[in-house]
Amino acid sequence: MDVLPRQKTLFRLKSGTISERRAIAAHVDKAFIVQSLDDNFNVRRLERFMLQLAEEEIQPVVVLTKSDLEFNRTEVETALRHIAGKIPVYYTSIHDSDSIEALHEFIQSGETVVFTGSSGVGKSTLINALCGKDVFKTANISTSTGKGRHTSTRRELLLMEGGGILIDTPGIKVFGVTNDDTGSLNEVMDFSRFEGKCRYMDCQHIHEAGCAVIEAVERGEIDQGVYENYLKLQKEAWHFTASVHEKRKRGKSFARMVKEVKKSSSKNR
Ligand SMILES: Nc1nc2c(ncn2[C@@H]2O[C@H](COP(=O)(O)OP(=O)(O)OP(=O)(O)O)[C@@H](O)[C@H]2O)c(=O)[nH]1
Ligand SMILES: [Mg+2]
Ligand SMILES: [Zn+2]
Repeated sequence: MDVLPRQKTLFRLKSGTISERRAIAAHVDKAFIVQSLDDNFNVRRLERFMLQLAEEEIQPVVVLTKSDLEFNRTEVETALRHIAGKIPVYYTSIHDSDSIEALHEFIQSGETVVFTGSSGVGKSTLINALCGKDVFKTANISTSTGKGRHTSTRRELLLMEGGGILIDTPGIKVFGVTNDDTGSLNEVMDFSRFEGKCRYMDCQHIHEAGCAVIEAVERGEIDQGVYENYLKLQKEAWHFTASVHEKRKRGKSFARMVKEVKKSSSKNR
């Protein structure tokens, strides 16, 4: 029987492994990468999430929560320079209904949206607000019941009035890299604008002579932090692919061994 390939699936690396991945949700149209503006905002983590979504053709959306709290807007905007032009960025606060309304309007009828991000950034709270009711327990509720923090422990699916399907996920600590599509990585880092400008066609922008990306880093046109994360994610992607190949090879030779043992044992009978 043929199994249809999984589409638009959000994966994460299975914890404790470097080559096994787990599906978080399938048939996802948009992924809200949720970070809170108090202390969770981290553009390197954002790039990591974006890379994970790119290969599956899931539209990434940056949602920055808790905008009612103090934060340095200029710093945030500067860090998002290479991202903001390409993907939507929303600032939200549960104390500002207009900010919730804007996000509500962005979710089309019949669309599936997955909410991802660290624990405590306000994913469940946001989903509550979008649905206009208290559907999920959030950290706040627990203080009144005295039962400790109400962090989400499993995925939950909810229909939003107006048609969207919202998927709440528990905070993910380690996301990992589970693809090796260097095209996607170049896209995420906004290096694709240098395509065809390096001396070598297959330039990986690591230490090649005549590399347009490295030259741009030296000129200060590409942020050093962006470039360093590019190298880091690229390395992780290679590790993932190499270990998947290695495992497949091992799997094959094991199958061959089983076959040979069977053959020889039938001969000996
Ligand atoms: N000031 C402020 N606090 C918020 C906002 N959104 C959420 N919070 C608070 O942040 C805390 C965590 O919110 P949750 O919605 O439980 O966070 P979560 O992302 O679902 O966390 P996990 O389920 O653990 O992954 C709660 O105390 C919320 O009240 C906001 O816009 N502004
Ligand atoms: Mg939650
Ligand atoms: Zn290059």
